[in-house]
Amino acid sequence: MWKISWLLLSLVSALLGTASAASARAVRNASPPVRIILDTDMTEDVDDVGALAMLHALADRGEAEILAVMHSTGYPYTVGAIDAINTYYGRPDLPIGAYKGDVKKDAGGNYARAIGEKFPSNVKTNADVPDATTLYRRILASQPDKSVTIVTVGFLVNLENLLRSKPDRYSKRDGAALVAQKVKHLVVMGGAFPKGREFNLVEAGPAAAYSLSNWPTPIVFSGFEIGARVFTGALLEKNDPKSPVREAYRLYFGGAFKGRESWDQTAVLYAVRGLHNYWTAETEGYMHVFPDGSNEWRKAPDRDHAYLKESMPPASVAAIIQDLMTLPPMKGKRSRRGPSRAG
Ligand SMILES: [Ca+2]
Repeated sequence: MWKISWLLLSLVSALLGTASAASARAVRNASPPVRIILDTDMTEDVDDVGALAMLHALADRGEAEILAVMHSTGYPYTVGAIDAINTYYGRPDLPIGAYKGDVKKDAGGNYARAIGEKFPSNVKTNADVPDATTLYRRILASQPDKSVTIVTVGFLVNLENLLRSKPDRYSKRDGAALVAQKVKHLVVMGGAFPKGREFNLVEAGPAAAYSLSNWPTPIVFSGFEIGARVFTGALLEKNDPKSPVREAYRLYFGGAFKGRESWDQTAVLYAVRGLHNYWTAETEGYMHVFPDGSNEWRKAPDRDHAYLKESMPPASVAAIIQDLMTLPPMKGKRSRRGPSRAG
């Protein structure tokens, strides 16, 4: 079907001349990949693993360019799991930054350390990676203006530190000015709408309140209620046992595979594809965050904040996410095959 469409399109282009050739090019060149930094607390819960897996699948398909992955708890072994997953997807050198403070430093969960130790990776602990604030500044400074999407699916500690950061060798702007210059928008898995107390915000309340009140670009929230109805992960059982994604889910459930909520994946899906036909958005008003991290949507004043509202049935969104989570790596395969073919 696709090939036939292209034949027709080419034929029409040839017949109608340059104007049509231009529109054919426009169709062929899909939107440029979304430049993304993922900020994750891949430690206590496992939907972060699903979110990173699907982000790699979207990058494999040319929809996203992953600039870096940041970790937002003080637990020092999670960066090993992140690097193991990046390596599995053929991106062993993807920059990783770590929050090196005390928030959640003893909350290890039951899979992250094992994944980092069991699977190939050259990062094992926080000692092997730069501080997230430094890495954010380095990456942002190197990108075109207003081009970067940051998607956070954990605590907002790194974002607070970034906003408060001072000029350095990467940029003479302070953190807030650097974000305003380089970031297109922020996507947050966090909060509950129209109001509530949600884990990512209340577990590090002051960081959430500071960063969301002072963030200088548009913000879109995927609230608790969105991912809570999207169940994914059970089909990972059929994946390659060498997949650290599969193993993380297996360990998380103590050896079983179950469908479960997909909070973090919904934020990544929105960050890459936008509303699509998956969701609509409430845009009138703003997100108010209290110092304890609880939140409510207020109708006024109208700021550049929005939150997702369900449109497509959750089971259909789940099917899309689960497909992406379970696709085998493309990049890794290509690079593994390359040398053997040449040789
Ligand atoms: Ca998370």
